[in-house]
Amino acid sequence: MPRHNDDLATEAEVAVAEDNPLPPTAPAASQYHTLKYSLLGPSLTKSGQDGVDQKKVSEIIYNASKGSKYFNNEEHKDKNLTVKINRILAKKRELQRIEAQGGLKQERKKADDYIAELEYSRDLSQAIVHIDCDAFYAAVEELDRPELKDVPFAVGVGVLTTCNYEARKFGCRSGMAGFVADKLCPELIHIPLNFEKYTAKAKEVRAVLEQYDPRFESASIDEAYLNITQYCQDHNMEPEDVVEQMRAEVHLEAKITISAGIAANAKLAKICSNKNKPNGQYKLPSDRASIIGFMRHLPTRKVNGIGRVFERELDAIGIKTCGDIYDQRHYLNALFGEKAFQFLMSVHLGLGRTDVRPVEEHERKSVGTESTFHDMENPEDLRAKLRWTAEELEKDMKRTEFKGRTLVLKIKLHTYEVLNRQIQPPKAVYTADDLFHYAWPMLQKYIKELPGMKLRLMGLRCTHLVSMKKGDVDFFGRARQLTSELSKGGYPDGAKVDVDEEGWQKWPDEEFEYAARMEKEEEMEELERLSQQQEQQKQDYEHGYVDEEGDENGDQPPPSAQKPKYDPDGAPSDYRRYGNGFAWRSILEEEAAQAAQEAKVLIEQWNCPICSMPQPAEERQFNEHIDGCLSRQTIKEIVRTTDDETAEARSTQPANTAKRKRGRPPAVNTGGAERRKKAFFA
Ligand code: TTP
Ligand code: MG
Repeated sequence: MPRHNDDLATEAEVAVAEDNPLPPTAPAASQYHTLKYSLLGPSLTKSGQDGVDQKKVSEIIYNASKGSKYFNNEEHKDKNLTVKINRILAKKRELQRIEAQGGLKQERKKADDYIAELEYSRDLSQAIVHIDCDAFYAAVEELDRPELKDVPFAVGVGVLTTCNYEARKFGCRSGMAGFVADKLCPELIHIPLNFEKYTAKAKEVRAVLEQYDPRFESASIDEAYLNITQYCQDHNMEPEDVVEQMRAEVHLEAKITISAGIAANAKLAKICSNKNKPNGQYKLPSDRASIIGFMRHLPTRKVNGIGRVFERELDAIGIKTCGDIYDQRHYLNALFGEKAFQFLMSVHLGLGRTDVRPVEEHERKSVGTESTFHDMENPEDLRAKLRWTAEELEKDMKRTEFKGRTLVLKIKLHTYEVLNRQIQPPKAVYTADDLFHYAWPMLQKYIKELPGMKLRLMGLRCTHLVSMKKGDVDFFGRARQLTSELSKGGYPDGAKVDVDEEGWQKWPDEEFEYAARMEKEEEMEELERLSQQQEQQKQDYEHGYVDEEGDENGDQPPPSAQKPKYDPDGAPSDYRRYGNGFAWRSILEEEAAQAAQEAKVLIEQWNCPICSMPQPAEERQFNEHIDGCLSRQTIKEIVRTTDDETAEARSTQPANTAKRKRGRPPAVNTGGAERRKKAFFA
């Protein structure tokens, strides 16, 4: 039976620990141990690394990067995290002391009640599928260059975005610096990125998925969730057979392979799609015992939403697998907060959302933008950076048509400490002027409190969103606030879990998945920037501009200093722009808006209530036409005929096909009809 990547993380950790030349109890030793583990990178658990000696990989990474800025950064981050973990451990010891004296009974009861509540809502009726393309960018490149099929190659030059399964045999993987990957596999070929090609291929895959669930959810450029319950019923087929057929069809149409997981909810399906990668599928039976059994031995890192930092924190308190969560349930709230407690309990029980719907329809909780840059200290530069960030955010707010009631400023210091500060402006904000106006005092406060602070990241985010879409106004013409802030409903069967406006149970997962994604993205960006700096430094050294330490030799600054290859003004990295789910959603939204516009131009026509002739669906033109019609009839005639004919005209308007294709409920699109009515009677 082939061994998949299930326990790679644990194996690697053990291997690194075994290799540790220092006594295991010494603090320096554990630091060495954790640093080596963290140097293994964000994609340690990527599939296709069966048989890879992670101990050797760790050694090579350690030696290849030692002394580099990347290494120093990792060391710094690792030390900070160790300090944080020591605080958590101290807190846990305190909790254990309280418990030994008969305390914490209330916490234990609260946790048990919550588990009972969650169990009450367990839904095993749906067949949810998660699909993920295999070595996606690499697979697309192979189609153009079949000669690459049997040789190890990677996509991305400074940092690997991915590599084919040949390269993975050497331990190469996403999120690894190119120079490190070259040490692992000297014959590794590097291919530059070509995002248009990947986006086009993703569309081909989506065209197939749509046949199985018209309301499928694109989670990133190469992955999606589907609910195939209806399809199975309609075709009298088993979920496994449906997925087998769908994968074959993708292969036929798009010429690439995908892997899939089938389970009772989205969280489990995602874990399962990685089980038999590449070109495989795995179904987890939809019964409670199988699910609990499956989670019991699952390493925490396998769960979407548990990133590297959270994994280490959990590990420190003795939680290595999702089964380990249960014994610590009464500590979790105090150690990590209420949300994390709820999230971890749902992970332990293998519960998750079953509502799969187009990502564009997911309720937005916030709109934000952030960028990383070289250390920035000068207050004037910081002010200018904030202004630029506000302008970037204004673009996003306009595109998504939201205003924010709360504005959050995020900064990351050169020590990697992340700080947040927020404000509730007197009115909901979205313009760059307002965003800057309210954010600047928050930044000034930091500048005062932390003299000489150096920033390497700045971000602005609006939360508590208010829609600016024309249809989203209430009876009094006020913009409607998003429901997540307001709705706290009862679950139909009486349990107290939160549900959203449409009656779907709300899960804390999204927040954790977002945080884990951001952690990974930041790591990728940092790595990208550092590997480019390293490359420049190497070139400058070869040309004699700098000495071995990177210090300048003469009066003339090196070309890299004059014209940096990486834009320090923080243009987001390509992965952030194209690869991840968050950005992917924006691409899909733009695509949907464009399709809707085209469909409107091509198809939509409004019937004139006076002459009954179809007219272009454009308000101004329509009104002009009606004015013309009116001038040819008497007022009396109009009053008599308007009501009936207007109603009839509305009922005969053709539906917007782009929206119908994505299976949206027709009620979503009624705003236009109302507005048309107003335009006529105004
Ligand atoms: P993944 O699905 O994570 O990776 P993959 O498809 O290459 O390999 P697997 O078979 O394990 O699924 O990501 C999809 C694409 O997104 C990937 O081909 C390249 C890009 N990507 C990045 O740009 N940076 C990253 O850190 C990761 C993980 C992926
Ligand atoms: Mg993939």
